[in-house]
Order: sequence, then structure tokens, then C-alpha cells
Amino acid sequence: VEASIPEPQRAAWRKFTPKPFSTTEEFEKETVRHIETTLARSLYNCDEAAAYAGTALAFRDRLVLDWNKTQQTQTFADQKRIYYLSLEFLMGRALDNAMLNVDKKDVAREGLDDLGFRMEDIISQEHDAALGNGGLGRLAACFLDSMASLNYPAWGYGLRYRYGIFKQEIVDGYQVEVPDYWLDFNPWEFPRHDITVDVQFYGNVNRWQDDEGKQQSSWEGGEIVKAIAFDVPIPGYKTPTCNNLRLWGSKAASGEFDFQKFNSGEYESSVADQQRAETISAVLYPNDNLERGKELRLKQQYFWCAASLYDIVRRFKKSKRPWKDFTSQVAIQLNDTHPTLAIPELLRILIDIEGLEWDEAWNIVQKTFGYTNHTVLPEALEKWSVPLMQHLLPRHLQIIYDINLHFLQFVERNFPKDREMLSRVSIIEESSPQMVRMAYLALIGSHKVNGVAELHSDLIKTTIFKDFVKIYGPDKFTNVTNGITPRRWLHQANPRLSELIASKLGGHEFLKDLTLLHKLESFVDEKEFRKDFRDIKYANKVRLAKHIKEHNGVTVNPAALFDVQVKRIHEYKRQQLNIFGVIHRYLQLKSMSAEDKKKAQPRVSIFGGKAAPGYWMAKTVIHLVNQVGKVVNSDPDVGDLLKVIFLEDYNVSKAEIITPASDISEHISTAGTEASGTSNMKFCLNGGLIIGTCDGANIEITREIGEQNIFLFGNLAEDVEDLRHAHLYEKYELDPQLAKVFESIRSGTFGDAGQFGALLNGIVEHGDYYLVSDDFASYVKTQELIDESFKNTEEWTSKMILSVARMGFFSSDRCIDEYAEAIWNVEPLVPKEDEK
Ligand code: KOT
Repeated sequence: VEASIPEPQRAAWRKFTPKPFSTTEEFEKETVRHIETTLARSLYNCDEAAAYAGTALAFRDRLVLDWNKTQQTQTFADQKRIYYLSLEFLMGRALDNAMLNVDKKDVAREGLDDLGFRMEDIISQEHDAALGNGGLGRLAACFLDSMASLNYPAWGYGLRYRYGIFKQEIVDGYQVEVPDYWLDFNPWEFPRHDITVDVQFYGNVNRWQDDEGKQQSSWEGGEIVKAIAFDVPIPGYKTPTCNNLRLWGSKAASGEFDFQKFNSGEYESSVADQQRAETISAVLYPNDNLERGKELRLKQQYFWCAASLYDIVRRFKKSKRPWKDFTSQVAIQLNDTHPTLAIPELLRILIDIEGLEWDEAWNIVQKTFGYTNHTVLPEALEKWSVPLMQHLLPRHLQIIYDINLHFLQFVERNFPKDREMLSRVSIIEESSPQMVRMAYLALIGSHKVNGVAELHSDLIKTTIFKDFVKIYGPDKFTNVTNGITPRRWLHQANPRLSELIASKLGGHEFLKDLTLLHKLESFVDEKEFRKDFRDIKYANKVRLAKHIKEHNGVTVNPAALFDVQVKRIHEYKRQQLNIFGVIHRYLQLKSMSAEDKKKAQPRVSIFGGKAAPGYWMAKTVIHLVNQVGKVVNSDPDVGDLLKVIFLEDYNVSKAEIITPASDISEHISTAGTEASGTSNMKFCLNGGLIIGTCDGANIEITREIGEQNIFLFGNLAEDVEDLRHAHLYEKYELDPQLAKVFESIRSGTFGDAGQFGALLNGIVEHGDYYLVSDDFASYVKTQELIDESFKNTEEWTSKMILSVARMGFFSSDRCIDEYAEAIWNVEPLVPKEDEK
């Protein structure tokens, strides 16, 4: 308020408030101005990179105007805000999205054409913002899009990694990781050098009794690292709402200590301090569904939680409201357990700094937080060692002990006969060293816990959180099935399909209310519509075929069945099942008569995805896929009947090309392991059918689109435990067709068999934990069914159209409305014009 312009001067100010461009001419004027002044280039010196930069800056100006207005409205409205804390935001490119959201892509296309550039070339200049690993990070990005599009007052908080997820190169069939330095030119972030937070690490805790005899604690000493805010505008679709994503970067706090060092000739060591501080936000940990307990990761987590909470509390305190109002102003959602330290941090602020009593502080904390669980995989559940936490965050560890004490006393009172319960539910695991169970802490410190698909939300209640359902009752637990934003994953990635749908439904309203897609059902028998639909799918496949030709040097026939599995490489996602199925197909083709080959359905098997750098088994799978491709793609016996492609460096912008081009995509995790999956939704929304297990959101997709429109196979989640047990303790026989596949690998058909020993032995000798053999026959049979179904073009077309028509439920807009209603208790707020 102190910095606002006095009333008498506001008239002059308002006279010059910039106006957003609207015509082609105005767009060109803004773009050329930016190229010639902001970028200091000219028409003699303007490549595609400069044209991208000029275009991005022109659109950025537009966003900023809405952004300012939105933030003003939110500040003055003084109503509850959502804070979405996520260590990952997998945003992808921003320009295309910005152009579509402000509904000016056609204007820009025309303008760029006038200036001598093609829209597609300009868009592809942009570097992906790849601050995430996979589904969890992309979900956060879809949620930001939906919250803005639905006008919810919401902020995202994350880390500004200097290096996002590594770039994947395939060298001799192996994955090689290359650093992803993405910040050379990033017009979408605004450094706020004036918005900083000092974050403390290490040190020790002083405890004393104050004059009234009350126990006090304070955290002293240690070191300070500075957090600097970088703000990214998040535009909503066809609405003036533009929310904020605040990413924290780390810098050394240049206090006197450094200054002294610097002046006393310790230049090098003062620079080293600087660099050490900056490493906190240097790199995204490249593990999906895996936690490795590294100290730097814990530092990242606290750094980001502390900076974000300081910021949230600072904003609340400006309102001059009493603390009891905090929960009517602030809702914080924890994206998995990564931000769980926000719980003890808020308690520390309220108790140590603001002087609240424990009970009042605890009450505020519990009402403020909601926790989303994304996985039940044991190796992904976060635990931090007590000694590490004692060292890095001594006061937080004490607070965690206090939370645990109160909690265990509560449990003891309610379950006096169940002594075992206490050790089972304790936040502290009594191992050596002791460990802090972050999921328990997140659950205890939140008022709601949600899973991300129905099966998953049921599973967490019967497995990892079983005791907690007894303790708190079932109402603390809820389900919010994941969704995706139809703006990026339909309108942007598949503009022709979006247009076709709009032509049938009388406009693009469905992009704001995806359930309107159901109206497509009435056109399912219309001949011309069916042809248009197929033509679009074909054109998208031609585009992907071109990409494959350029990047893999392999010619694929766009008329073949495109079978796609793109996602992080993980044993539980079972890319190995897919590639074994491909080998099975290859062996069949090799032994087929010329007559039979004529009847065979041509197929292109497309894989893509990154393996965590230390995950050997996943890297082996990548290698096997590439080796199989090498053999199959050059085998004249096979020709167009089978091609095997590994697409390098799968990321969001590549997904935008791949997703609209599938006939079938694979979502084939061992039942009960994939919490939801979200790419299943993307493919289906684009008229790609699914082969999948009864896992995650596949089950709800089946319910929505009808079981005749999806290809399900394999064992059920409820039988997995028994099967695993049987493998280990009863006589175990490999599936005979899979055995043939293994024979061919072992005989060296795909290169040095030694390379694949561990992969095969995991199945043959070590219990086949992911049930590859148990599901193989059913998988192969289902793939054969797909071949037959695909040959029947009319049948297939109906399946595609009905799938799209019935996918309305899976919009992330629906998710956000569910969170807003059941967890956050917040209302939308539409930005107002500054009153004149
Ligand atoms: C866990 C630890 C570190 C990094 C990522 C994870 C993680 C990712 N846990 N679950 N996920 C995925 O989240 C998606 C969004 O909810 C789900 O669709 C997917 O099934 C999870 O595997």
C-alpha cells in the first residue's frame, strides 16, 4: 500500500496504462518493437530464435496486464486462496498455450506470416520447461491451468531448478543423460529480487522458561541461504484470470561474514560458499516413484517449504486479521509428501515466533493442510533418517516428536488394548537409524488425505493407511480421480480434432465444460463425420511418421496400427511385458507362411521414456527395445508388418505430437501399482484406444467409455499378493510363449545375451514380482484381438468416437472443482477492472 501512486497522479498514470494488442497489425507492431528494442536485433539479423523471442515478449505483455489485474483483485477481495506446493511442475512450452488461452493464435499466425515466419517453426524454438519427472509434475501443471481457467485464486509454489529433467540421448542403444540447462532465455519468468526469504539450516535449539513459566524454544545459529522469488504467469483459458507460479531460487546470503572473507583475501572460499548455496536449487532429482534419502534433497524440501510458508504468512499478516482467521484465508495442498516439512514449519512459526499455544497452532495447521498421496510403492514412500534431520533441522525434529507424542497419546486413549498399534502408526520408525515416516506426518498434519483414482484411494485405506482409518474414521480419506487439461491435450495438441468437435457441437464450449463431449454420440453414425475423424487420426500419424523418419531414420507406414507406450521406464509399468510381446510377434512373423503374412495386421511399436540414471533394470529395458528395433527394422522377412521405434527424450512437447497419433496406447502396470496414470486419459481423449490392466484410472475410464471400447487384460489387484506368494513358495513355471521369447533372447538374436540376464532372471528365478509371466498369455491374446478389431475399420471408428464422446469426466477442471469443494472450501473470483 505504501508504494501506491497518490490519487491526484493516478489520472496521468491511467492515461498510459498499456492496452493489449488485438489486430494482426498491432501484433506485428509489438513483435517488431520487441525484436528491435528489447532484443536489439533488426530485419537483417532476425532468425527464428529472435522471432520466437519477439512473439513471446508480445504475448507476455498481454499476460502481464491480466496478471496484475488478477493479483490486485485477489488482494482486495480478501478471500481464501489455494496454495499448491509441488516440487515438480512439468509445464512444457508456454507460447502456444498463451496464444490459445488469450484466443490470438490466428492473429499471430497471420502476423508471423507477414513477417516471414511459419508459426510451427516459431513455436518449436521454445525450450520445454521440464521441472518434473512425469505424471506427478504434469498433474501439477494441468491443475495450474484448470485453477486459472476456473478463476480460482491460486498460487503454485515450487523450486526454480537451473537444470530440469535431463535430456535423454540414445547412443548405441543405451540411454545417456545430458544436462538440461534451460534458462538461457526464459521470457516467462520474472525475477523478484526484492522478494527474498532467509532460510536457516543446521544450528541448535535454545529452550528456556519465560517470565510466566511457559516453555519457549528458539532455533539459533547455523547457516542462512537466501531464497529469491521468480514468478511465472499462469493464464486461464478465455478468462482474464492470470495466476502466479512462484519458483524459489537459492543464493548465498551475503552477510558480513562473506564480506569479511572476501576482504581478507579468502575470495575463493567466499565464492565456494556462494556456489554451495546455489546448489540447493541447481538440479531436479531425476527419480520418479523412488526416494533415495539424499541430504541435498532434504535441503531442497526445507528451503522451498520455508520460503513458501514465510511468503504465505507474510501475505496473511498484511491483512491484519487475527490468527483464528488463517484457515478461512489459506488452503495449502501438499503434492505428495515432498512438502511435508511445511507442517512442522508452520507450527514453528506459530509457536516459536508468533507465540501461539500448541493446541491453537495445531488446530490451525490441521485445518490448513490437505495431503495428496500418489503412490503405494514402498520404495517411493519418503523416510528421512532422524540423525540427518537432527543435524539439518533440529527444531523441526523436536516439533515432529511433539506431534508424535500428542498423536500417540490420542491413539493410546482410543485403543488401549492394541499396544502393537502404537509402534505401527508412530511417525518415528524404530529402525537403526530411526526414520521419520513422512507420509504419516503428512496424514496426521492434514484434515484430508486423498488418493488419485478410485482403486488407489481404496488401496491406501486398506494397506499403507489401514490403521489410520481406524484412528480417524473413513471421512478423513477421500478420492479425487486425476484429470488432464483439455486445452493443452486436445485443443493445442490436436487442433484439427478440436475444430471438428467444435463444428459438431457449435463452438468450443466443450473446452470449458468437457462433459459436453457427450453430444458427439449422436453423430457416431454420420458418414462424413466418421471419415473426417479418421482422416484427422491419419494426418496425425503421418506427422508422427515424419518425426520418426527424421529422428530415427526409419520409414514407417502411417496405415499400420500405431501402438504407443510412452511414460517413465519403470518395472512396475512393465515396458518389459510390451517388448517381450513384440518379440513374440516377431517370432510368429518369422515362422509365418507368405499366405498368412498377407493377412497379418501391420504394426508400429513405439516406445519412449526416461529411466532414472541409477535404475539399471530400467536402462536394460531401453537397451533391449533398441536392440530389438535394430534387428526387426532391418529384417526383410518382416518389412512393414512390424517396426519397433524408441523415441529419444520423451517430454511434454513430444507428447503433444505423439498423443494424437496413437491407435492403441499401453497402460499395462501390474494391477495395484499405478496410482492413476494420466496419459491413458490423454490418448483416449484423442481417439486412441487403450490396452490396459485393471489398474489406476483405467478402471474408471472403462466405466465411462464402456468395456467394449477398451482392451483390458491380466490379473486383478486383489490376486496379486497371492500370486507373488505362490511364485516364491510353490512350484513355478514360466508361461510357455514367454519361455520361447526368452530362448530367442538367450540365443543372442538381439545381441549379447549377457546384457539381459538380470532382466530375465528377475522373472525366471527371483519371483517375477511384477507378474510378467502370469499376465503374458492374456496380454498376447488381447493384442491379437486388437489386430482383428483394427482391421474392421467401421467397428474401430465407432470405438474411437464413442471413447472421445465419453471422456468428459477426465478434465482436470472437474478435479479442481472437487478439491475446491471437498478439501479447500474456496470459491472462484473473477478479476475486475481497476475502478476508475
Ligand atoms: C514419487 C516420488 C518421487 C517422484 C515422483 C513420485 C510419484 C509420481 N509418485 N506417484 N507418481 C505418479 O503420480 C501421477 C499423478 O497422480 C499418477 O498418475 C501416477 O500413477 C503416479 O505414479
